[in-house]
Amino acid sequence: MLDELRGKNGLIIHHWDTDGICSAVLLLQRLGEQVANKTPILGNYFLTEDEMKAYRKYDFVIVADMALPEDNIRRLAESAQVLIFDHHLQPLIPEVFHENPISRGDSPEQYPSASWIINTYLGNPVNLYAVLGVVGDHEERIQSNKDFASILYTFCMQHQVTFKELLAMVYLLDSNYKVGDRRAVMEATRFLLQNKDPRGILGCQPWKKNLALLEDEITKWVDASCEVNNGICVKTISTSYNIISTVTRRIFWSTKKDTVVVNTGFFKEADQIYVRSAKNLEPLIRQGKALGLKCGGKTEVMGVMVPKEKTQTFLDIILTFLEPHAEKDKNGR
Ligand SMILES: [Mn+2]
Repeated sequence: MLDELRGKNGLIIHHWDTDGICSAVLLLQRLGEQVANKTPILGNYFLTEDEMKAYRKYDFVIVADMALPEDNIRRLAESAQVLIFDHHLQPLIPEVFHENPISRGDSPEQYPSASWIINTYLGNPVNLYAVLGVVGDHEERIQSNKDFASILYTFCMQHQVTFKELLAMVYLLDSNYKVGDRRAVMEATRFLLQNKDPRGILGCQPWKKNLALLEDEITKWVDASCEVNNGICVKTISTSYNIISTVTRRIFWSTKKDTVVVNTGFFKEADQIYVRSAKNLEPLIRQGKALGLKCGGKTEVMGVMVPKEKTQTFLDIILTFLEPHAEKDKNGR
């Protein structure tokens, strides 16, 4: 399938995180470096009108590690051949080539990243990019996936690199989107194509500088005072960096209290809210979705984007949900 694209004018649209970047690198290695690569505007899981128009000039468009809306895909397919490589659960679109073992019903344990799916599809041996995508999407948790723990162990032995160093490479790659530098995300693919050695990645000065900036900003907000009511820690921050999940996690770990962080500085018309709790948050996530909010998460965490005029209302819903029942009785509610 990919071989027939060689020599054509193509574009790869990829997620901004390590898995997205590494997925693009694997495709560029196969298709040639004349192929362009773009990431959507950071935070957008869709393409804007301007992007849709600009991408009409390509013969083919490959979407990697992103479930773009079906409407975007159909419109891209009007002028280009469209291929999707992904591991997010999404309906298969019959008109386009869609390599997604998860949507076919295979186990996510076996396909933990888009980079792994692409690398398998290409018939490549295990390599740094395939592995970094997996570590990027799962971090330490991948070590409890028995099959992958042993694949990673073998890879580390053969390439004289430690798991810690793989994680360090992930943090460096992810630092680009976390500081909000979209261009750097896109250029990271080219850097990886030229610096095939882990040492080259670990020594990348601009990315190391990003990490230092992020760390300063995270510390500043973790250390800022927080309001505690009913045993719940609520903190409002204002930062353009994508650090809300890290800030929330650190506060939760240090205070051992359910934590809610509101970031008013990331989107112009919406706030980011992030919750970490000892309580199962799944009902709250369903509630947010039912209200039409963009939200996601898992048992212990929830992230949500709320139009600014609705922040207070949804915050009240969150606090009511988190309040221990005993406290509720005391307050007579
Ligand atoms: Mn991914």
